[in-house]
Amino acid sequence: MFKDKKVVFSGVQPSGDLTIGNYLGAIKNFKTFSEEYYCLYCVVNEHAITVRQNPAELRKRTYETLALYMACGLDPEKNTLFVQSHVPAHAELGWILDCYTMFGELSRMTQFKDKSAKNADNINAGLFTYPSLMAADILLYQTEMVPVGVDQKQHLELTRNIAERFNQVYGETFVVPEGYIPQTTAKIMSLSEPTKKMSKSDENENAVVRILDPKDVIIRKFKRAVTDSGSEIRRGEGKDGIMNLMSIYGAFTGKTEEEIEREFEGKGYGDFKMAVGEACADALAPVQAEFARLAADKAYLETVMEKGAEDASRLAARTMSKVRRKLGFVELGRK
Ligand code: AQP
Repeated sequence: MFKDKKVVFSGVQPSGDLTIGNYLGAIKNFKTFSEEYYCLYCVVNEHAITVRQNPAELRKRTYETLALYMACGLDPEKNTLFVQSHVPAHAELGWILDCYTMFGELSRMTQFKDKSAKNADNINAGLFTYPSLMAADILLYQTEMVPVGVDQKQHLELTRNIAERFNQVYGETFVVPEGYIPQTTAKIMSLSEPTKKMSKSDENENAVVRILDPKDVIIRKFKRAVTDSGSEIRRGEGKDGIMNLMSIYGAFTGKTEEEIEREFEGKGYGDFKMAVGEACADALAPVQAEFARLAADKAYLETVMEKGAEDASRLAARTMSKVRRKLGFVELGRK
């Protein structure tokens, strides 16, 4: 707990242009915590290098992800917005927690299995130990709540196990965090393969709607979305494509599934897809406009990064000092 407030932490990898999955599953919810909690939102660039990145692109996307956080409503005065590599304590605690994470646990992580299948020529140790670095990100700030999409649930459970294990050996050190997973938008699916998660690194551009896609592109992608051979806009078995579009439409319009089914009774998939595209593009338009304004001001983004890194480092130092003492690491300068 910092400043008498409970802590919220979450992060996004600058590993591609962010999607409406990242937006609806995570970022859109971040600002709901800003008043009640002490919120830290991080651009997790150290996680991104578990998959090969082009350095110039990574640098550019780091600025852009920070700008998007703000464009999505995160006020840097009310939230600590920062870049992971600016706070070396993440990597330090990540190493320590590697030593309290079991090989068997890491081997069971589905993200590791998926990403190693996708990057068969680069199954590096970082990809394998990614979850202990993620545990470090969270535990470093004595986080109580972590808003994430459902794909991160397994990593979050591992984080809890690591925290409990460490606390058992050394006495209370870390707060054991809870996840906050949204109900209807926890897993936005690919528009081309609706049984697969929408991912920013998907090579098929038609599968993914990006937060910064222009309106015509958004509408075209929704028009091409894979549905099924039926014609009704209803939930049901084998209707993964339609149900995915219903959750996206619901998230952008605030309508329930029942309301959506009623609205489109007697109408076809074409009408529905067009409406989803319009609703999505309209909802993203203000975010895009604000992003354009912020992204053009690199100097301002750097002042936000600096202030964020300073605040985060100060909080991280408290936890690190406790951890080092408990482990038996000699600390200099403590009289
Ligand atoms: N499709 C999704 N639906 C709902 N939530 C999602 N998230 C990601 N995809 C969806 C949530 O977005 C946050 C940031 O994700 P991340 O950058 O840490 O990485 P990820 O989960 O691996 O996301 P991607 O888009 O699939 O990235 P790549 O392609 O680089 O692996 C997390 O809270 C995540 O749950």
